[in-house]
Amino acid sequence: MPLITMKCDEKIPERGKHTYIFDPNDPTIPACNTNTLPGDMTERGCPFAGARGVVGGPIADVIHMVHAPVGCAWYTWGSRRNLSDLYTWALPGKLANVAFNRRYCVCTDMREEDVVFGGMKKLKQACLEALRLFPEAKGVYIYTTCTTGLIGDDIGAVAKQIRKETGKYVFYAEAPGCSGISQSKGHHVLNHQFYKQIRQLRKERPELCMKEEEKTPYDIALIGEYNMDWDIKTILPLFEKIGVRVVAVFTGNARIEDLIKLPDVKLSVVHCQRSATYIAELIQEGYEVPHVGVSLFGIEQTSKALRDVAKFFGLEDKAEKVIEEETARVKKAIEFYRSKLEGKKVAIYVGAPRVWHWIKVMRELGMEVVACACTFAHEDDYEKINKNLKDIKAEGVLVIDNPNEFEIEEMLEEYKPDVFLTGLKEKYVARKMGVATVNSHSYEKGPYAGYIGFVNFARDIYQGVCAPVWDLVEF
Ligand code: CFM
Repeated sequence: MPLITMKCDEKIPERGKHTYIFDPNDPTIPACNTNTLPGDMTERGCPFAGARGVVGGPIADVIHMVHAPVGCAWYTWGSRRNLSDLYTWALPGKLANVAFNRRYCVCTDMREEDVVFGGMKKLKQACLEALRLFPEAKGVYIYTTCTTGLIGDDIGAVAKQIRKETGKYVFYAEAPGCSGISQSKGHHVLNHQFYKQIRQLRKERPELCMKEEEKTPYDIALIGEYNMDWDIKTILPLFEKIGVRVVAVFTGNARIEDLIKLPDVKLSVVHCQRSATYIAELIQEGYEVPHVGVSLFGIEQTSKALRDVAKFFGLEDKAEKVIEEETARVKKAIEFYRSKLEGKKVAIYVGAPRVWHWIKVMRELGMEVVACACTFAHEDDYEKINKNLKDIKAEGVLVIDNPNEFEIEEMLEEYKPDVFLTGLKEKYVARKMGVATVNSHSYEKGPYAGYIGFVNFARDIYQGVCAPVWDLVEF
């Protein structure tokens, strides 16, 4: 039976349903996407974090208004490196090359009396004030939180008023922290509400849709790509080189008016298939735009992504040429890192998709995957993890759903990885135990996507694993 209970979980045996040893002949799907048990110190975020921090936050030219007590807003500030610039819309000489959406943290600062008497007036006032202070912003994106969700402020009504008074775009996502079990719920809610809102907007103002003469037969949208540490700088040129045009990225370094055109493309290419397949599916249903899922990490997967997209458009020859050129460019560097990393053990802990995105990438570096963990994976993520582990002929890999710190510690002790691909919170536990870490969410020195990004990724893993410091310290 591949399900196991870790030693540290003796007192919470239910955790045994969330933990398994991968067996290619018995590919288990653990209990997942369920409530965290009371007493289990989860590392999960909340739906608000999923909506504001992950999917909405990267949109560069709107003010992200957090309708909440100030603490909820503070924790959205600069924590995720979804980079952006302003070159397309900055006022001359002002704010140029400033990541506006990351530089400012905007909040309604809800107080006790606002909770008692309602926060709608305050929200409206805050939005109008923010738009007055930043006239170059195209609009506001409002997010509710536990506090404002629970008191039942009618955000839609306020949005309508602001739209009417200012003529600016007003979007909103109602994903209060208490509305779901992890950030994954916030991804879902924002996708659905955003889709509904752009659909309405496109009906009311057809001039915002792409005009026929602006379209090309090779237009795509990149969905679920958030421009971590400038990933899009390595990705977009690849698509351009194979002859397709990326009209919009949902939502890395995005401009709101480009996102309104999402349904005008020929194909949606979905990178993060946890946080954004929802909108790709809605666009497919509503506008008959098909979608394809891709992985843009590592040579093999990036090449497959380019092949899949090229096939849709009949651009196979061009894609093969690009793949050949790009592979040749990075081959020497990857061979060097592979020679240093061959046989080293790696544990991967990220939200969900990157765990399965990276299993094959580690094999490309000759590394052995010994453990995987996901914060908020759903069943389909575990299906992909099992498939990829099977493809690389892995066995005996420990897989943990929604791990707590004790489980991570036990995993590090028992499985002894040489490097742990993990986030800011857990890196200290690992380093204290003498295990190198690489920031798997925001990267060390990215970008990590695409061919050139893979060289950076390999370099950072190499610099972690082979740092001379490990020889000097005794554990
Ligand atoms: Fe998608 Fe992401 Fe991820 Fe994610 Fe995230 Fe992220 Fe992630 Mo951190 S959108 S699900 S909620 S690929 S912030 S860029 S790295 S946990 S695996």
